[in-house]
Amino acid sequence: MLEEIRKAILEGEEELAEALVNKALEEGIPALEILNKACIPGVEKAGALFEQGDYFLPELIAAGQATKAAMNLLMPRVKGQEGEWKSIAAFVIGTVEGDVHDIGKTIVASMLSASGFDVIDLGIDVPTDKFLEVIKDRKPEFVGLSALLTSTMPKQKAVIEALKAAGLRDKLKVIVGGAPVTEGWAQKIGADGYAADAVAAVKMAKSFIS
Ligand code: B1M
Repeated sequence: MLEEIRKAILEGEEELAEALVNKALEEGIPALEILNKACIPGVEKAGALFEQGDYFLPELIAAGQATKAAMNLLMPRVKGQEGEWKSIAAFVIGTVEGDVHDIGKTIVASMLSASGFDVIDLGIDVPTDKFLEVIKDRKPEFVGLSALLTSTMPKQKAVIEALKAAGLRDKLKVIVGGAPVTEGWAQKIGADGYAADAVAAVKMAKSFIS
């Protein structure tokens, strides 16, 4: 079943992916398992084929849309698995300006929310000024900056520099993530941490609190 879902996502079969995910849920397969063992490997394989030149943009878009359709069914259940919601701290998150990738960022936001953080998800292609405006207004303990393109990684640095200029940098922790982002990059731009995935993001944020 998981292999069928992975294949449906890889082939951009949105309706089939939804039907199979519903079936898997009915059969009692945990939502998180479906996400980690079928959906993410499917969309990542699509990326690898795109990189090799075996997939073109429409196929990449279809795989992304099928993943999002599956996630719409899975994320509310992933949250449900984590128990009752209670706010630990406020966490602003978004994909930086120029970047429209939101699958990973949305997973991170959902896992944080499921783990008790009050998540303010600003979405995709978020201008630096928007991050600043919301941070000034909501005074969160954390900001998470997602970047999936090497060309948009510098926007993570731009947000940190803007926080410094506004005198806000010391008032919150900055965690960066996204496929091309590394620990070394996080250190170089002065972030407080780098999270490789959603579980690491939750773990890191909780460690800063304790
Ligand atoms: Co694009 N894309 N894409 N894409 N895309 C990549 C990123 C790419 C690596 C594909 C490739 O060539 N192999 C490549 C980037 C190359 C580079 O710069 N290094 C690429 C490219 C080139 C592009 C375009 C430029 C293509 C074009 O137009 N010619 C274009 C750019 C558009 C733009 O942003 N301006 C583009 C467009 C798209 C789609 C719209 C078609 C679609 C996005 C759909 C959507 O998001 N709604 C898409 C997709 C689907 C991908 C791949 C295949 C999959 C990304 C994904 O969702 N991964 C991707 C290849 C890949 O990464 N393997 C690719 C699954 C997701 C769960 O992982 O996002 O890494 P990820 O998130 C993880 C961690 O990184 C971490 O936790 C998440 C959960 O585990 N994390 C954080 C992420 N954000 C975090 C924030 C945190 C903490 C952790 O803060 C606390």
